[in-house]
Amino acid sequence: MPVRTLTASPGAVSPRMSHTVYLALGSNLGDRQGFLDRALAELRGRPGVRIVRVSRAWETAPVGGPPGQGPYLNAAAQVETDLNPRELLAVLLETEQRLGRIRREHAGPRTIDLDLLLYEDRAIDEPDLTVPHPRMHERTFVLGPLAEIAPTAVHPLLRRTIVELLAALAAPATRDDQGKALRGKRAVVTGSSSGIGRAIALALADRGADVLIHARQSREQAHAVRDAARQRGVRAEVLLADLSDPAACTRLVEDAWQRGPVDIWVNNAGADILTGVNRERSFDEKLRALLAVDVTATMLLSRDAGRRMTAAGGGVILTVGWDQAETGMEGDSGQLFGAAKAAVMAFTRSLALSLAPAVRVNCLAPGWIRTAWGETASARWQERAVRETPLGRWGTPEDVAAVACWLASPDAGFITGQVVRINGGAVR
Ligand code: PH2
Ligand code: MG
Ligand code: MG
Repeated sequence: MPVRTLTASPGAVSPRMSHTVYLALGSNLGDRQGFLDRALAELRGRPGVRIVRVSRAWETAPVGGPPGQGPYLNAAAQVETDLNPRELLAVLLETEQRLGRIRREHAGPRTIDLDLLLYEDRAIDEPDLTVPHPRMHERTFVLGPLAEIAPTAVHPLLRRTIVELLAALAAPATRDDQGKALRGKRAVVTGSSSGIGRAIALALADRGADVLIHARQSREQAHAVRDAARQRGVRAEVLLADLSDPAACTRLVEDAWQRGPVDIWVNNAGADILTGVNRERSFDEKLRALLAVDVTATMLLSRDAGRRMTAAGGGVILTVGWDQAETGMEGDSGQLFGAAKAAVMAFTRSLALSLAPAVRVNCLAPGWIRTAWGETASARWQERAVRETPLGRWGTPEDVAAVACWLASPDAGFITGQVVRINGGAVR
């Protein structure tokens, strides 16, 4: 197998080597996917150009340029070529022209944009050709797709890998002028009409996030949480869905995204097996309810949300486990919650691996938290909760919510796949 091709060039016959090059592709006019496909087909047809890998197409919001532009589809491609940078640039410009690119205004909408990002580890700075691309390290729409196909490629001037540059872009926790770290983010919290979910939704709103309040059927309570969120100056809406029904899970994600892209998805909803009539149900009924809502719905919702977040370039997913799933607790509730929540905790770790690096996935594992059940539990339980908690008190829904907000924020930008115990120090 020849690794070099001999090509005639004026005056001499010089061996031409294959060079590794990365390109960015973008389109925000007409049949965007069609233009990306056609550009790649054109390049494949060029002698001396071999396309080795192509990222998925990312839908991205336009950065800069005139107002009113539609979203882009962006992709990155690895090319092996024996063309020199200038020859390759000429091929890119010609391909843009063939695909009907008209240059009217700077950063205006275009059928196709083909940019040379990296050419081996060369640094070129000429009036019409700058390599590496001078703005690539500032752009998620370039680094996101590129990180899929070349995570460990090194930017020759910045001496950072593509994944490192992408992580640096995921903004250190900047706060707006009122100290709100989640301003402009959109969050969904399942099961947020009461308890821990309510506290999480309101804490996210306190930090500036718009919130979608989900409940199964408690419309009035959900509206009260929505109104409390709105009083914090954010947008808030209510969505009702019975998450024991997989079709309703699908609809909930669809309904949430219909209103705009979601940045933070909190799977807080769980079947109630402890209070009211639910307490009297059989072990078998309780088990089915927990598996349907705590386990299956968490998995279906997270996978669907994770796919959409990945396509949009990032996001955060949280699940809710239980600290005693790891140590065990006697009785029916210990067996039931232990099995269901251990499943959620295990799922969280695997989903985090599946969705890295775009989406972070972590699990909140509460210990003794005083929610509806804790409020009315017998003196024996009150005494036990405090005795088993080294910090000497029940945890509150707000204790859990504060950790949820931290995990959702860029302050936790290097945290994924973790189960965070919020249990006042209980080790048992
Ligand atoms: N290209 C630009 C300007 N803005 N925004 C997105 N999302 N994607 C692009 O490819 C893009 C842009 C100039 O080349
Ligand atoms: Mg460009
Ligand atoms: Mg360009």
